[in-house]
Amino acid sequence: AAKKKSGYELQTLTSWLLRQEMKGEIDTELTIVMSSIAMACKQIASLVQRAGISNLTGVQGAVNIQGEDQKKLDVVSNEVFSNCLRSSGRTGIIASEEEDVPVAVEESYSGNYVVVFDPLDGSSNIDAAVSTGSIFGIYSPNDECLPDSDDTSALGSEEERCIVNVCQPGNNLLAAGYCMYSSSVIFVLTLGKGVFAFTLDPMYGEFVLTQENIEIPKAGKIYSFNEGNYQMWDENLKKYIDDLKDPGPSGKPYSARYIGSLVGDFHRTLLYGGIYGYPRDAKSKNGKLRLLYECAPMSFIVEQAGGKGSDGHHRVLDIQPTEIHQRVPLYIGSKEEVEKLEKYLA
Ligand code: P6P
Repeated sequence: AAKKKSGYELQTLTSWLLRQEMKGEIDTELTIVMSSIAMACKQIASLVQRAGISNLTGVQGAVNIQGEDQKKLDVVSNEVFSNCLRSSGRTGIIASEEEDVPVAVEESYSGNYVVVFDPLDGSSNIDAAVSTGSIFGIYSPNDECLPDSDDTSALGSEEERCIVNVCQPGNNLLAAGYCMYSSSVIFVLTLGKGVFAFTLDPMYGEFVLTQENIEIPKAGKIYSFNEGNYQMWDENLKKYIDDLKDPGPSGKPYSARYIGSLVGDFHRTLLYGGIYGYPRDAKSKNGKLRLLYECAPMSFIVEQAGGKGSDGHHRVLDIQPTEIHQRVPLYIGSKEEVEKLEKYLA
């Protein structure tokens, strides 16, 4: 008789990745890169949860290229992410929110993937223990940029080649995901065939599969904007927000939910539906969020879940980055909600 299953079919991220590799969804090299990213997220989860105890709250005393005060944990998280990727031996280039320019990784000896990441997004929330997250995207390698390339391309310095190599549209993403450090530590990823969520089981430090083929609700009456910027928004956007507050025939207006941490606001939108927006305004002509390692990876995920990611007029994944830390306005969430907003901005 067939061996009776225990009924306890536990899948860890590691076993799930190996299953995807067996099915030919990803190759060994990408499996190794994904595992190194998961390892980095587990280490950051531990650092975040013990920040107050290990004196890792507060500012580092430096300012990053974004002109933002670097928190101690920003710097440490960036080092953790970079070290895990380097030791994978399959990463050719890394581009981080915390690094001025992309870095070619000498230790790579095969695979040579390009990984873009924000090691700890929303770190201003750390001192109050509000949820934060790491965001990443993985692109296919491009030999033009790697250190041992003998290519004498007209692109000039290695740094320029790296920038060109990293600046790929989101359509080229092979994988994207985030890890949310909140009441649970949840690792969400897509390899281009659906969105999967894994919850960290602190009992033995493994991510366990908890949600498969996540689909964002087609609509949702939750909007997530920082309305403190309302006066600086374009008139048509103000009209959109005003209309959300109109109870209408149902007698129920939309609900406002804003954590001030992209990963937390996005994860709630992915599961409950609605729309998250970080608009351009009179002060920030292109909004605040970065295309390469915030907007594009999140847009890849939301599209894989049946939602939309837009800059108000264009699909985020179609945008060709022109520089590493380029900012774009972001409206992301339920398809119907994003399309409704786009009509106001047309
Ligand atoms: P504001 C955090 O600094 C961040 O990059 C995102 O995580 C978050 O959604 C946004 O900025 C919050 O910005 O201007 O509303 O505080």
